[in-house]
Amino acid sequence: MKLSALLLAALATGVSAHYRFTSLITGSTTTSPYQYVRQNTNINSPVTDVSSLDFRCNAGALASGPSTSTATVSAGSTIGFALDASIGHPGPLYVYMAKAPNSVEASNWDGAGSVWFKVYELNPVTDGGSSITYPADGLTQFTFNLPSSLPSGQYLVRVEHIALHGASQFGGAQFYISCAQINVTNGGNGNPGPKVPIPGVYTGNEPGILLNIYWPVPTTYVAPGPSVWHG
Ligand SMILES: *[C@@H]1O[C@H](CO)[C@@H](O)[C@H](O)[C@H]1NC(C)=O
Ligand SMILES: [Cu+2]
Repeated sequence: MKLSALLLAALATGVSAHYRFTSLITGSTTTSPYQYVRQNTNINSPVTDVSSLDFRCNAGALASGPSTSTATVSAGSTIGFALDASIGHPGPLYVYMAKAPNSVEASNWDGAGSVWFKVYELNPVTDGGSSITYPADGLTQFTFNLPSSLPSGQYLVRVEHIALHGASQFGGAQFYISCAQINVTNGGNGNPGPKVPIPGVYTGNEPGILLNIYWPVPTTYVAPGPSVWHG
């Protein structure tokens, strides 16, 4: 009786710890929830199947593109995401981008193909085995700079926070994902890469996705996916 009450309390805490990336930040402006971020139908659940199409922009996000606006931002400017709740699980934070084909609006694009490159990472910090800390812990928003050599055009911007508390078994890592739509102006002649497909970027067996973060304390953290393109 006492044990089940404790379990229920623990489960309730787990559920309320879920968080969603709801708003795009442009410069110093936090835009309205789902103004430029595709709304998903996965209300309070993470994605756990890295091979699922839902792994790209979350469940239901392909259908919500046309009803989502596209934000115009300059290459080299600051963008980011705000959440509906603080990041409540330990893990890394990544941002990937993909450029829509020239004749296709970002709002009508599905992001298919080997088109995604990583633009931002916030990795766990290790010190050889005595501690592991998570700079993304507790954040309610974050920002980063777009490279100024990023070519002009319309892009999907995909944020991914990987919760690692249950990652010691295959499929136990939880992915909190949203995609925003942006229109980059004043761009440059950079050649973003390496490019990967999503899904397809991860197998789920990566040392940064399938690991026990508690014991023994990891000596290093190996970021999954491609290296960051800095322009
Ligand atoms: C993107 O920006 C260009 C250049 O300002 C503009 O012509 C175009 O209409 C914009 N497209 C969208 C979808 O905002
Ligand atoms: Cu959770």
